[in-house]
Amino acid sequence: MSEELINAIVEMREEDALKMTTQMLDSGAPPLEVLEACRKALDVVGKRFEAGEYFLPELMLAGEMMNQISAIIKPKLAEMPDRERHGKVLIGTVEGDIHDIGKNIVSFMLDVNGFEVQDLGVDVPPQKFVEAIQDFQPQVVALSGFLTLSFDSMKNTVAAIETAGLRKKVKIMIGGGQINEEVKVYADADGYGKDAVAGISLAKEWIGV
Ligand code: B12
Repeated sequence: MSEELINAIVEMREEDALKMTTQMLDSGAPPLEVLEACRKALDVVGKRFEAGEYFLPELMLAGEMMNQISAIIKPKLAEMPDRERHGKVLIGTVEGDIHDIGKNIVSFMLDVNGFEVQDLGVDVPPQKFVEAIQDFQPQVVALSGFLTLSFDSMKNTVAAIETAGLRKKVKIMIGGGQINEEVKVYADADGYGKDAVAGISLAKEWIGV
């Protein structure tokens, strides 16, 4: 079934993809397994885009399908236990980047795992993160980005937090498509998470849950 879902997304068969998602969940497939199938499909779409086989409309349709699939999966994820509030996490997609599907999953998963989350949205300038830290007083800041351009935005955001004298008050994690451990070092962040589950582990570890 996972393979069929992957093919439906890659082949832009929107209706089939939504139907298969519901069928998989109804027959007891773990929500995270369905998300993993979507991630694989979007990887293929991304590669085809890179190779010049797909264009912006396909990229947009894939994003749109993923948003609809997320909406179907979210209620299932919310059934997961652990609703007690552990601490605060501020999250946003960094300046210049409007990818938000991955961020929204991380944000939602943090919420259902017991964190109070403030989501600043996409294309967030460093200063907006600084102001939100002063206001919301989170223990953890989560920066999302899917473009190589975002490496610099992440670095600038961490630097702005440092300049504002807030660096020691927060732990900063980064994640998203092109992000890896090297970017963590480059941006001077405290942690990198390859997916939402890794992000939650970091937040739990840092807050001491
Ligand atoms: C869908 C998509 C779009 C959609 C986005 C819709 C939306 N609302 O987000 C649209 C069409 C808008 C788009 C636009 C563009 N895109 Co685009 N897009 C993609 C695509 C296919 C999927 C991304 C995605 O959402 N994946 C789904 C999520 C769920 O995947 P995931 O990575 O597994 O998510 C997990 C982790 O990332 C992690 N995570 C995410 N954030 C965080 C944060 C923290 C703190 C932690 C711990 C973890 C974490 O947790 C998530 C959940 O488990 C990727 C290809 C790819 N495979 O990445 C290209 C891709 C990212 N896009 C790309 C490009 C080039 C663009 C454009 C520049 C195209 C253009 N010419 O205009 C624009 C950029 C616009 C901008 N300024 O941002 C390139 C980037 C290349 C690069 N090296 O920079 C990619 C890689 C495609 C490619 N192979 O060429 N795109």
